Amino acid sequence: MSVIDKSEKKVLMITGATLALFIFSILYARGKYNDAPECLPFDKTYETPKVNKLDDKTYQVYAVAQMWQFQPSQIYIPVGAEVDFFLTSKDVVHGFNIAEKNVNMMAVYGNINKTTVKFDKPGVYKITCHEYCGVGHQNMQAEVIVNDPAATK
Ligand SMILES: [Cu+2]
Repeated sequence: MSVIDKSEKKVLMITGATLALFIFSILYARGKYNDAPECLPFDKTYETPKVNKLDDKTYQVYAVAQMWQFQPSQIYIPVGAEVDFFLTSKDVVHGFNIAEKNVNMMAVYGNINKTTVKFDKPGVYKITCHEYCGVGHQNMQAEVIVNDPAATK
């Protein structure tokens, strides 16, 4: 005869199954999304906003957040381009979210955060600040404009 009641056994089974599901989910996500942003040593050159074209499919963007705008505010790239974003802030902490892309970074004064994004589909990808940074926060936006050069010929 068991010392554990039948209903307690059921609760333990459900708890164990839920825990196993959580652990599986964490391990699965860790294997699938390994493109976490990296933090680089600070360098003043990243405080000057610009778009560098390394070749037809590779770009670098030095993105600078400042109350209450992102610079550059419009980034034009061709479809299929891979873009390295180097992000910093000139004042307070700002957020940096690119719609439809798995990008969620913080722009912090004196820090450079980097991530790489590939734009496979043409369109306009909105960049928004998702960290409250003052009265103009809701207007803090930029966009990545991805066009298909073949479609304009
Ligand atoms: Cu903001």
